[in-house]
Parts: sequence; C-alpha cells; structure tokens
Amino acid sequence: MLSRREFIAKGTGTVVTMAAAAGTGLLAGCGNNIESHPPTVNSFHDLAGPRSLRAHARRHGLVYGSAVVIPVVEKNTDFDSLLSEQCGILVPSNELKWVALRPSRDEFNFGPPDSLYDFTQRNHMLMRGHTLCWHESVPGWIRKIDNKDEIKQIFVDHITNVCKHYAGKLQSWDVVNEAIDPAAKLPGGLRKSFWYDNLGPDYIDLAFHAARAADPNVKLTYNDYGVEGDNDGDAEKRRLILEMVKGMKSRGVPIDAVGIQSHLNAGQKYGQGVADYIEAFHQLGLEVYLTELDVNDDATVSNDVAERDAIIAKTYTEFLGAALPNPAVKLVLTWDISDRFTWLNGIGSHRKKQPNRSQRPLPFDVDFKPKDCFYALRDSFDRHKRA
Ligand code: 9MR
Repeated sequence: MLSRREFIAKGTGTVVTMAAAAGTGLLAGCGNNIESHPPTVNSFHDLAGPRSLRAHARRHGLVYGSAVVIPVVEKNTDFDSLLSEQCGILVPSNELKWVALRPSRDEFNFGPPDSLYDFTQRNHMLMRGHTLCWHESVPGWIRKIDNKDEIKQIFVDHITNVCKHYAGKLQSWDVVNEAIDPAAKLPGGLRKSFWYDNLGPDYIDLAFHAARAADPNVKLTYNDYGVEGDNDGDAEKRRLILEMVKGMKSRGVPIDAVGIQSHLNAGQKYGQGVADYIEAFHQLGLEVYLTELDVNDDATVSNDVAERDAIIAKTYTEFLGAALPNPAVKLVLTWDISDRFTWLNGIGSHRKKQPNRSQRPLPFDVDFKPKDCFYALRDSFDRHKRA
C-alpha cells in the first residue's frame, strides 16, 4: 500500500524517493496536510523498513529510538516488532538507575538491562545507558550511611563497575542526570540532592572521570530537562547548564554530549532558545541528543482526539524545526514509543489537570497505530538534513 505521501509523489508522473521529494520542494505546501491527515495503515508493519522512523532518521544522518520498560518488551512480542522496526537505539527507562540496579550494597541486578542489550544486538540497534547519577534514584541502604568518604567510595565504585560491565557496548551514558535546579539557590545553580550533600559540588566531575576511566569510548552525556522553551525559566536553566559544561570543559572533564530531555508541552513556544543552546554546545565541540521526547497536552482544552493529535504533532514539528538543523544533534529518542506505556499516564499522573483523559504524547497510540506526531517526526527528519 502506498502512503499518502508516496501516492502524491507518484501522482506527478515521476517516481521520487521521499527524501528527494522533500529536498526538491515537490511537496511544499502539502506538509501540514500530510502531518494532520496520515494515510490509513492496516497495521504498524506497513510502516516498517524504508517507511520507518529508523530509516528516515538514518537517511538524514540521525539515529531515532525509544526508551523502554524492560518487562514490557519481554512480555509483548508485538511490541518487540514495533521497536525493532522503528528504532535504531533503545534506552532502558528505569533498569539502569541505582534503585533498580542496586537493591542492596552487594547486588548488581544486571539481568534485565543485559537482556535488553541482547535484544538490541539481535536487531542491529544501539543502546544507551540511563543513568549513573540521579537525585531521584538513591537506594534506601546508601542513605543510611553517615560516612561521607564511604559514600564517595561507593559512588565511584558503582560507576566504575557499571561502566566496566558495559564497556565497549553502549553508544552513550547519561552520566549525570538533572543536576541543575535554580530554585535551590546553590552556587552554580546546582540541585540540592543526596549526592550534592554528601560529595559536594565536585560529584559531577568525579562521575565523569570515573565513567571515562572505565569505558574509554562511550559518549559521556550530561542530561537535563526544562531547557527547551522560549521562556525566562528555561532560558535561566540553559544559561546555568552551559556555564557548568564550559567549566567542565575548561577543567578537562571528559564530557562528549549534552542531553536535552525534550518533555514538551503542547501549545508552548519552542524555537530560538533551544536552537541557540544547541549551537553553543556545537561550538564547544559537543554532540547533542534529544533524549526523552514526548508532548504533554494535559492543558489542551479540547477533548477532540483529532484536534489534540494535530496540536501535539505541531509541537513536535516546531521543536524539531528548531533543533534538527544543527548538525550537533545526533540522536532523537522518544520516552517510549506507544501511548500504551507512557509515564504521563502512569504513576505521577495525579498531577493531571484532566484526570479522566489519557495522554497521547507518542508516535503510536495504545493499539500501536501511527498518529499525527509519527508523521510529524518522520517529516522533520526528512526536512532537516545533517551535515
Ligand atoms: O519514565 C520513568 C518512570 O517509569 C519512572 O517511574 C520514573 C522514576 O524512576 O522515571 C521516569 O523517567 C524519568 C527519567 O528517568 C528522567 N527524566 C524524566 C523521566 C520521566 O519522569
């Protein structure tokens, strides 16, 4: 079956590839229609191979992928196919965090993430690691230790052991996640956390040095949220992170990439702020990864699914239109790929303004049918060719 876009291209009498069509402007003016009125597909398998997000991203010098909750992958063979058809990279949502990986001081629960790694290898995908240090994932047993030197030793040993376990296997590691919180009013905008309180501000450098010593080639990433929008709060966080990263570079800390989580909100403005932020890292010689892309439309008033999906897709298009032109951007990962598994409908959704309405933040709906934002993503990959 032809997609609407392929059908339009054929209708001109010339068979053109989608990439070529985007490049020649043959489809100019159709873009919005295509995104908001996607072709009917009988099953997600119709979007495999050259029609996949994976293939469109690769054709334009990008890698597309998704976060996954590992038990879900293990139980659902249909979902395995969706992932392997659409994704060039996977990241476990939770299973490499301290709380999951370190049930006790003596245990490393590598089973689940290792099984995901095997899945990526069978399907010729990359895998990234998330995360070696995060204020939200601190096991109870380590909180009970009141000797700072001992905590420091456990911290370094953890990073060393985990990075050595995966040495040479992962594309990148989120070494430190979400270390900046302007509201804490600490020097450098650092977040008040268990790690900050016990190890002091140097814990960030320490983490990157330990990771590099254990795995010389994996891309070491600093990952954070709240930096995407054209508003004062996000601008201030961008400024603080950029200052921190410049400081790290000047001290010779081995950082290779910056992650922009990209948890977006429908209707918010995205543009110059994130474009300038990415360019600043490009100038520093760093790569940039969009690590956790999704669109929260809880504030959208309309309950009409088609209207909501169109607004969500527009948010994807606007944000990616600002981010993707920069060749520093190498990875785009959505935080899950199907609305069936999104964190926005899970625990924590008590914060929802619309408690009786499910969120629709991701490229595939709960039945694994492609949505407007699937096409918005694919078209964005086509539009913004990497250098
Ligand atoms: O999606 C993750 C959810 O399943 C977990 O319960 C939660 C706590 O571990 O973390 C969620 O993932 C977060 C990620 O690790 C960091 N950025 C924000 C993500 C969404 O909350």
